[in-house]
Amino acid sequence: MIFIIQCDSPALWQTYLPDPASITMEGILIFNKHLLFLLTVIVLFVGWLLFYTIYYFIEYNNKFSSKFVHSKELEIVWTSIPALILLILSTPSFTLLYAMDEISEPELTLKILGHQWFWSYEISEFNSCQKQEQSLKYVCYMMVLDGLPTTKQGYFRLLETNKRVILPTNTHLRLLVSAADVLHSWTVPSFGLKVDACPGRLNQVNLFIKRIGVFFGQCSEICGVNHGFMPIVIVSLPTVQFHHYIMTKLELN
Ligand SMILES: [Cu+2]
Repeated sequence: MIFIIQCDSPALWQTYLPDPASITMEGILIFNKHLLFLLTVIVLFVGWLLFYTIYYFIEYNNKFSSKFVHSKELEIVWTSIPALILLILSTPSFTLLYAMDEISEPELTLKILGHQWFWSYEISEFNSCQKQEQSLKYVCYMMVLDGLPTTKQGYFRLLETNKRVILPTNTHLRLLVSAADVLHSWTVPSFGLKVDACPGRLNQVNLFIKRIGVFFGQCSEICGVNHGFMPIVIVSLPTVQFHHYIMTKLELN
């Protein structure tokens, strides 16, 4: 269990993004790698141009002044090439953005509500069950350091909550995000998700978790003094185990 937790929690001196757990995040990571390559090429090229200009425009290095003043062709080239690069980049960027919005018949809906300063969750779609209007509710507060189990191993300061939200893997999920008081933002980097929680407004996003794990996130919209103390913890289970968990939790068997 501890091994799983350590895989998806922030590590010491971590500089790169976390391992992806959803298709969206996989797409973001691949796009990020391509972008980094392109950025490196551009930075090297611009750096070389700058160095060249500085070096050759000192009179000691260049005894004869250039007659070259301006060029219409060059202006066209250095305007259109960056524009073309941006245009090419926009295609995968917008594809990813709109892929997140697509809802393909979700099997489960998780309602997420931001409060000052905790998150509350509700899963209430168990239509196939005999008992109607059954729902699963979580109210997740951050666990202070003293509240953590005595071993403290495998637990993370400022990231643990008193209850962990349990979700199934390989299932189309719909997240409905809103807030009860002020603006919050529900963010889990491993899923590539960051959804604004606005009071009086419902934001919808889809989620498809590809593997089991314990995923951590934090509120990402300044919402008051305890903004840094309202973490998010999601546990993903195989569908069968999730089903079993729901059955026992709602005492349906
Ligand atoms: Cu906040």
